[in-house]
Amino acid sequence: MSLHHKQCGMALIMLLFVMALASVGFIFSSLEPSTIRLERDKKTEEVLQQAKSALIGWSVSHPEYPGILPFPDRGTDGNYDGSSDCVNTAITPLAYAHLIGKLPYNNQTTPCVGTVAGSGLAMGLKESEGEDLWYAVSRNLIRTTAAVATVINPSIADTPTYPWLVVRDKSGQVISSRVAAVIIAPGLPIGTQNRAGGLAGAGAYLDTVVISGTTYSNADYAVANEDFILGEDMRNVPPSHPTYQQPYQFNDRLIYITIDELMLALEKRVAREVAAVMRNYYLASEVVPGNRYYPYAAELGEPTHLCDEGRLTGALPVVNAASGCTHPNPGFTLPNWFTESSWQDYFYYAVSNDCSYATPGCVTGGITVGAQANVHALLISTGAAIGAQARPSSNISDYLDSIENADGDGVFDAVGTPLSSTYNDRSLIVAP
Ligand SMILES: [Ca+2]
Ligand SMILES: [Ca+2]
Ligand SMILES: [Ca+2]
Ligand SMILES: [Ca+2]
Repeated sequence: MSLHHKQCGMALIMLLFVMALASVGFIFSSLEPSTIRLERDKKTEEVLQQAKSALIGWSVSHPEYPGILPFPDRGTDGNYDGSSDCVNTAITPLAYAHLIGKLPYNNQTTPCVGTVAGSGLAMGLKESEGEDLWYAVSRNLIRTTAAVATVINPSIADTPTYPWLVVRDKSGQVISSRVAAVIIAPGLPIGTQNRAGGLAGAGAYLDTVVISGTTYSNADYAVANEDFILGEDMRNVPPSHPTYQQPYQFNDRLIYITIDELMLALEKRVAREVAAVMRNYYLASEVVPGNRYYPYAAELGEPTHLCDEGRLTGALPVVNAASGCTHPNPGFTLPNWFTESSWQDYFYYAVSNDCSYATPGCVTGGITVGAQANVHALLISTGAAIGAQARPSSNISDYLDSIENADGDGVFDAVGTPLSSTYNDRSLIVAP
């Protein structure tokens, strides 16, 4: 082969190599944006999920007012500093605009909470575009001053003081009308949105669209059951789309918390707290273990929840547990929020005969909970009234939902029995 042919061959190889590189580069450059987009979307989804978990955790574990949610951090007070901007309604009338803003992660402001409950979510979550998360909360779950009670118990899910928030799908159809809070990742500015100056309001972040002639906006909050929309991302909407009015500009990502999700977690916390109070009562009842006892129950439907001598099953005896019974009262001390929100109306209580004042010491334990026998004491979180159940009532079937739970004997459904639309009893074994 001549030198010329060799050079030609080398040149051809080089050309092929360069072409191959170019095509690889082309593949990368065409893949990259969608890969980055997917990664960013995934990160934003994760951040929203984290924010939801943190908010539920914050609410449920609140030391003074379990179940409340914080006010947002609004810019109208002159800053977005991450603090929950409480509105003291003794001074400023509450406006629904007070209930939408950035998700607070620092302390709550007084006087909405007392002195010990100042901690925030303790995390400054940002979506994948680097923006703070936004947040809107139902009027039912905010506390305006420490002095004004916010009653939060299972009944508020179905019979709230104000209707719950609403979340719609990308067609405008209602997904849920039982929404306690929404958290929104606002995305980059679109259309005429201008976030300059650092104090821009919801309209500079949250989007408004027209679907089949109806306007939906995430940026306004004017009524108790304000609606928010899980709209279609504008990247997926071609200019020719028949139902979305052009220009279609929407890049919010939204996650929401229903009152049912929140209440489920809250009931668990409350039940654990009552069980701990019960166990402390038992330990304090007598120095000698063989002489220890749980309090007698109160009569179901009896408004004062006074301890009833000799009663082994019924309501929780919360008000001065011994005053209706002959046994001494070593102290049945429930937190203020418990009675403030009437949680005593949402528990059924059973004590084994051999754990009572007349027959103390829990030698065997005579209650059966599912497969677990020899239980000393049991709490059942009764949930809200279902169907035809009427409360207050002296009838056990107005509280407990299965034949096994409501037949008045010492045998009850297992802990963790699945909940349904006709069954919301949840057992918690106090001991052992
Ligand atoms: Ca602020
Ligand atoms: Ca947006
Ligand atoms: Ca029930
Ligand atoms: Ca039974």
